[in-house]
Amino acid sequence: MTHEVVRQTLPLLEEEDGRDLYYLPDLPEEDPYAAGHRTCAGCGPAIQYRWVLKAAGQDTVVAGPTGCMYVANSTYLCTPYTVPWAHTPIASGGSFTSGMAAGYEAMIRKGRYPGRYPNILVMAGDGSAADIGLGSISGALYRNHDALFICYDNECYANTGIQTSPTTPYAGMTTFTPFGKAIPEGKKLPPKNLAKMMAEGHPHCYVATTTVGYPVDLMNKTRKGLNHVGAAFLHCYTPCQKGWVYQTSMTVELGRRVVESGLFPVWEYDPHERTYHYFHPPVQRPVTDYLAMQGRFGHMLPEHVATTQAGANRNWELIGMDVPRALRDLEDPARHQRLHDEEYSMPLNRGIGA
Ligand SMILES: Cc1ncc(C[n+]2csc(CCOP(=O)(O)OP(=O)(O)O)c2C)c(N)n1
Ligand code: SF4
Ligand SMILES: [Mg+2]
Repeated sequence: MTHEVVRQTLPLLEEEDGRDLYYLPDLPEEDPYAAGHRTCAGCGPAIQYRWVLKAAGQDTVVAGPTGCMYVANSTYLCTPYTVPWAHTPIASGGSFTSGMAAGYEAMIRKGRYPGRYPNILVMAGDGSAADIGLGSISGALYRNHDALFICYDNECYANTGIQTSPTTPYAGMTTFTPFGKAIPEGKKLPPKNLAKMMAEGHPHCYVATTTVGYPVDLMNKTRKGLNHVGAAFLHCYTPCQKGWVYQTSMTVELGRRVVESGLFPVWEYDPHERTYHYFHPPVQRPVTDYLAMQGRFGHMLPEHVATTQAGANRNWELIGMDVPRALRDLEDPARHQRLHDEEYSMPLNRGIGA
């Protein structure tokens, strides 16, 4: 006899004021990612983990490929999870999670697992999701396993010493992209557009981007991804204070400024309508409002800042927003000459206010 697979539907949180920094809806009291882990103070991925698991609730199983959020969270016989959690090799987040999804489906159908279909999710770093494990996640999305695949993006291979990854931004300094006479900008390449690649390449999947600057948006997109029957992908911007060099209290602020400066568009792709819905932030800032908070950009010269502003302006156009004259003018390196003349405008290894 075949048993029915009963799926959960998680309610969405009120979002009318959801993008107000001080708005906190009634959240579940339970914390499937409990206190007591060992990530750095202000760690963006840890904030994301907590909110995602609060949104998912207790009837959840989680996988985590190798990265900071595996290494810093688990020692022998000790993890902060109050839900079942498994570590996977860095390349296998997609295949492992596919296996969990297929396994639960089969066990429930055969009557060998009595419960509802659990929320199944994996949270992989950018090194895993955008690079070493990209193939296995793409395969899982393509085969449409019913699970949520999340990339927590701290724009570097953090755990092994802040090396460059495909999502490290242009001019972002890492230990593999130091700046010097030969390459003054540090990183020469623009970041891989991971989420667009996932949406365009797997148009039957729910795909969205978000940041730790928008907690309600992050939690609702988690729930939408889990409610979607089939595969879903969420790309979440999560600052790494150790690798990016900023004041630890600024993690959430960075999650807002990156959007307000046009460097990380927040959107949602609806697989039924096959359309993108872009968030239009109420504030548009020059990129320097974002760059100047982080030591990893402290070496940038006027021409590098101008190149970054030109990229942000292209993003504004892409999401259907006008580029104000003031931001267009900042594509001219001469407008940033002050940064060059005033040595301390973008101080190396210091965050805002330091
Ligand atoms: C196949 C393989 N290559 C390299 C490593 C070494 N390694 C362990 S953690 C890590 C960094 C992963 O970066 P990311 O996925 O971005 O996670 P983060 O550390 O930034 O949280 C690397 C390269 C590994 N474990 N397996
Ligand atoms: S190095 Fe970065 S990602 Fe890793 S625990 Fe520290 S802040 Fe978090
Ligand atoms: Mg990373």
